Amino acid sequence: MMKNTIKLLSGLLVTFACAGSAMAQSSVVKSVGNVTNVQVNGQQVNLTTANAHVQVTVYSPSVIRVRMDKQQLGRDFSYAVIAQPEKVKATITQTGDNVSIVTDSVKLVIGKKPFHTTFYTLDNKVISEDETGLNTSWVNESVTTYKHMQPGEHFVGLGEKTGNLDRKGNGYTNWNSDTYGYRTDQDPIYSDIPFYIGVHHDVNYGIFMDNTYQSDFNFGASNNRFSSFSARGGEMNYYFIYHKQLADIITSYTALTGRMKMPPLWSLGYQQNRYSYYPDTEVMRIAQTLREKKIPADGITLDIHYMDKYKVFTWDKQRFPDPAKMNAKLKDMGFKLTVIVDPGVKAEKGYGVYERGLKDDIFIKYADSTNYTGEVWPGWCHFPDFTAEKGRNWWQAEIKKYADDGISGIWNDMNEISTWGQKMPDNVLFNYDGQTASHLQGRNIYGLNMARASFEGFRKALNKRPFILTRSGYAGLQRYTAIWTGDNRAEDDHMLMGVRLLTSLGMSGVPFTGMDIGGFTGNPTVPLYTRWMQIGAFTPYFRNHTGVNTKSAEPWAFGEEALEIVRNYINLRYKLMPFVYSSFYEATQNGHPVVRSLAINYTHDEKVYSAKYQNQYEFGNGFMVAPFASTETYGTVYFPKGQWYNLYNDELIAGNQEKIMPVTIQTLPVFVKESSIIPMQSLVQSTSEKPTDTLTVHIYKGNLNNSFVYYEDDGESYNYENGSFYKRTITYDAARKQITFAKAEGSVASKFKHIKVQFHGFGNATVKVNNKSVKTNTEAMSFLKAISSFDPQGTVNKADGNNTQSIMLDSNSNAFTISY
Ligand code: MIG
Repeated sequence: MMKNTIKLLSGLLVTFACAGSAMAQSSVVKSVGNVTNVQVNGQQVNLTTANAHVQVTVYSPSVIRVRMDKQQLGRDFSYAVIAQPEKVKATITQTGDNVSIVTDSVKLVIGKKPFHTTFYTLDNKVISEDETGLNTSWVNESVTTYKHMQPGEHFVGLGEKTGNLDRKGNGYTNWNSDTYGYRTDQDPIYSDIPFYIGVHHDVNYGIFMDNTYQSDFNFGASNNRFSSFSARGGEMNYYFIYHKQLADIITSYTALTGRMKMPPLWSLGYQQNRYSYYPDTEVMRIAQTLREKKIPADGITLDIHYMDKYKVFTWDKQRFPDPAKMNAKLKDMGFKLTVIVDPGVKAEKGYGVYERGLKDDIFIKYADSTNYTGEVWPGWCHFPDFTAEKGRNWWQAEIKKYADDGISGIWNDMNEISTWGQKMPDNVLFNYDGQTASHLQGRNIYGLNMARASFEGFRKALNKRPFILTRSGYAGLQRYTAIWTGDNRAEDDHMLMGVRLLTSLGMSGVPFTGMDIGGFTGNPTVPLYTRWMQIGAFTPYFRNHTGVNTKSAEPWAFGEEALEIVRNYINLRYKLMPFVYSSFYEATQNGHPVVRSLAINYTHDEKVYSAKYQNQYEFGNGFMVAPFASTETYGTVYFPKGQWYNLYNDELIAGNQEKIMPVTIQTLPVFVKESSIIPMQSLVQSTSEKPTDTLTVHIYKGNLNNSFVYYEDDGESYNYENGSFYKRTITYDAARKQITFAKAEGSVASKFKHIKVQFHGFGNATVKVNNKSVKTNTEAMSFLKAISSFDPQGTVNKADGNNTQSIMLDSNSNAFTISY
């Protein structure tokens, strides 16, 4: 009896609870609903639905934008997107059930009952589709679009996010945060780029949600049904990008959000830093030691201790009595100086920077118009509103004085915004260029706008290319700045994760990236330091940095053998400068990154996404790097399809195989892709030193067609925008067995008089130039110097000294063709 009553009661309770949740469904989760009205306007479709307003715009044949809001769509404004829709051919038709949009590349079908999108290839394969039943909906002010999880789908990108290359099974939050010593799975960290690429069934697509509120991405985390993206306020606003090749998705994404300009050449050289070098005599000691020990280097960076009590735009007069004089000396020695700046301006009467900020009224505020005050290095501070033009202008005026001091680079730190306590209040207001935004919407683009103000201001002040570095950013940051991945740890896992952070940033439109080489917190072991520096030579921004309480981390601080090895790789980096610089040129043209996840060129090869091989990457168009933990003595390298050469001994390795090989700390496993074209120069101690007059172009025999644009300019001005460059397209035609150097373009002569073409893998093939036989020279060549006394087995010696054939040509000649 008792039992039965309980049963009955609990049955009732269950029924009650169900009814309650069913009722709640419609009011708590507000779905976009059925389409009630459709208006076609050229390339744009405006739809009204039961609960929302939707606008679908064809941006280009491959890019379609979808905007939705519960209310009428608001101001169309973006800090990320700089492109306008192209005029394109789009066929828009309607039936009672749906609207269809067809371009030359993609088809979008919008179901009307309810609003539901499906993107197809032109031969009707589904690329991406809303999850039926969920589509797009709101929970309070938070909006989410749900996409059906395709079987076997992989997800890559999303900018600076920790974790695996393949983001499947994980969720991420975009909320720029200062995360000292972060874990290898910590999220969020410093910067956010709400753009990812999905891969499945031989198709790939990109989705960029341009909304700067705190946002969430879910790639099947805690659910087996969908991938989704949401923002805690504002519109749903996303760009769908489809191309057959993943690399073209990056090109279209960077057509939307912009590309980097040519960086100053010196910024691609080796950079030495620590927190902090002071006083000036210590800076000079570092510079002199680099030169004495013949460690090529271009940059030294000053961290916060150069300032007077951490006050931005000041110098500590005791430590740096005459910065201009110090910089003049450094310049004579071939060094450029970068200084750190923080956004926090100390609220202190009599401090000119603060007084001018008050006068110009440029600080972020509470709703009652009082300036927001937060505590950071200098004490209680106000923070410039970089989302207001007057805030950016004020910063630009202040930053000028660094140009007078002879500074060449600006390092933007703490711009998440970081404040002690790490809980900036939600009710702090940002101008957001004319439409006041709360902290919830303003935070994620603060760093981007600080970097923008630094770039624009310092560029004007220097009247040449500045080097700008930032910690925080948002989509489009590549237009203004390089980025580094903040306070990592001196651990193997961090080195490898750092590689993935850079490859992920690369797929998210950012080519100029770096990490603290050697680790910021803690002290690396000798092998870890050595391996990290080797990898660093194959990253875009090559800077050694370490925290305030750590041991010295200059290349000479780890003993003689480490020094020799590290020097070898820094030397190699400098010899590769023509290749590296040309790779950056490519980034300026089509947005392709310099460090490339294998997912870019081997997208549909499942192995690429495995945890085992996810750290392998291509460096420019030519190299594949296999980074292993410094503790490994054996490693398995995955060679994707094609053929590969061991960089150090020209051994030919067939692709499509996993190969176990011994790894030693003397050499980083680096391979050259078949048909590669790799221009190099003689060793220099900095980019301000002239190499010899011969450019050596290494050609690796192969069955692939390839083309490489060799590019040069003055390395410091913007004259290249008006044609002052030298560039030459070099093409490898495998079927014809020909390598063609096209006619040089641009208005300046090459800095090299001769081109030496060095052949790898061609054996003793007879080589002809423009159909005439030429004599080749045989010589032993090596990419690394033998390590003198530390290589008893002679592994490095043996690896060196392979014979290659070469020919000499004139760099100012017209087009020529080499056949074999
Ligand atoms: O609160 O300027 O990520 O690279 O050395 C720490 C001192 C502030 C954090 C940066 C780090 C830099 C450090 N900064």
